[in-house]
Amino acid sequence: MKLHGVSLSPWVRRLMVLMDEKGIEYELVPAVPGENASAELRNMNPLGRIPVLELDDGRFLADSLAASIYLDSAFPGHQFIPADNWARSWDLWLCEFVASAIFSRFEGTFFVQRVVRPAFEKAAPDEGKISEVAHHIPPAYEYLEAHLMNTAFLSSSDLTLADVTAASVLLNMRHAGEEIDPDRWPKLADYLNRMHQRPSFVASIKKDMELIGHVSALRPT
Ligand SMILES: N[C@@H](CCC(=O)N[C@@H](CS)C(=O)NCC(=O)O)C(=O)O
Repeated sequence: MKLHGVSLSPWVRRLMVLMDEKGIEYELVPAVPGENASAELRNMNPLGRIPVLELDDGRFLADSLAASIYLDSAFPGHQFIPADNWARSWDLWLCEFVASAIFSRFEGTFFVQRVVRPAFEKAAPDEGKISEVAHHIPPAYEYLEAHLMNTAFLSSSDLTLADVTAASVLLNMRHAGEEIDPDRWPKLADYLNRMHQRPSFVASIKKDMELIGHVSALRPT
């Protein structure tokens, strides 16, 4: 299988980590999304977004949630999407929460300003744009903190797709120099450290460092 995209995208990383955790072999094929998307990427995904998962038989899945659902049921190993009806639905809600309340509301801005601009555009971050979105952080982190009060993972005592998703998106906040404040959100800070120390995340962080090591606030331990 081929995974089109770059590890810095939290949605590409979600699939990299999932495949690593399940022991699925794949080839990462670099692809730039957005306005500069190639005709090849647009042929696979008319939205010009990454990731695109290309199956060995030539079919494409151009969305990380769709691809996660496919991979989880097509391959053996740990099941990331719970079989129980309520647990599965709740896990998908947490994934949606991370996408809407974190990725869309503030992570994208932090990452573009603090990482993409200095690393790839040789431009200084516009901290004004960061100030405009920073107020979205506390309610999002408080919601996740509340769900970690009695469990090791977000939606249950076991690792699920919601954990891979949250840790993928929040890794980009670390890359942007924003650590979770352990005095305000102790469970979330501890949880993220645990998630990012998993071999699957360590491998993904190593790839990120090859691209942005010179600007990132995170150094692999
Ligand atoms: N729902 C999609 C989101 C993918 C996404 O937004 N990818 C970003 C990179 S992190 C992208 O390609 N952005 C370019 C654009 O929207 O034009 C998924 O989960 O795969």
